[in-house]
Amino acid sequence: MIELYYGAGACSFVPHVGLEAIRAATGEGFEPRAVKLHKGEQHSTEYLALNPLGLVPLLVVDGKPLGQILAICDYLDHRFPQAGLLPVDPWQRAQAMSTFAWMNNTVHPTFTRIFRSQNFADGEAAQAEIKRIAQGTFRGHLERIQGMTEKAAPFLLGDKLSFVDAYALVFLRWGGLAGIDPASLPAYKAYVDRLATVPPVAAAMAREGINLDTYRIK
Ligand SMILES: N[C@@H](CCC(=O)N[C@@H](CS)C(=O)NCC(=O)O)C(=O)O
Repeated sequence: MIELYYGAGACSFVPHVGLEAIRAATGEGFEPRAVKLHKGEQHSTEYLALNPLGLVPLLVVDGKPLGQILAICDYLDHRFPQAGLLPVDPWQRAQAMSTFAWMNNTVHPTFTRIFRSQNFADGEAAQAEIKRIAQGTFRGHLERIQGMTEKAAPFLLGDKLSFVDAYALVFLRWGGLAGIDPASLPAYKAYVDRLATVPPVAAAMAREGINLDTYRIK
């Protein structure tokens, strides 16, 4: 049995979409396990027993836990190659992993500085400065992703939905929360609007109860 612990709108959306694509391609289902991050459920004794890092996503395969997006998605792709979530050709796969790793180790932690600036400095002024600088950096990352979406055919890696598409959707939603108007990234927004209608993506969004409407004028 495969279980996915996820938080609504969090980075766990990436394997969530992957599991929906696997279900569509192979019929193999999974058990979704919602973790309410805003209520701190990731710090509960029960959850920490499964994942001592207190983070989502967590994949549990026949009772055995696996953390970290890149490891989870690499496992899912190797186990269910029929879903075509990453390229088979070694060079194309390495290129895909290069983009995926950058999203995970650079774009994602930049947003953490905006969303959880209290974890990076004491004092309101220092936190505000961290947030302001990270907002500019995050915008630059979104512009780089927009460049990728301009070549999407129709997905970032070509004709197949991949984990990097799901990550790109997450980042544009997060951008809205960080005060970045998606209308200021029109090619990126058009790509994400299209992506949200692709059945595995739409299914994961519906289960998480999320939409693309995160931007509010401040
Ligand atoms: N490097 C980790 C990052 C996971 C991560 O940052 N998860 C966030 C949600 S996007 C989380 O669980 N945050 C809970 C918390 O900070 O308390 C991965 O790739 O899985």
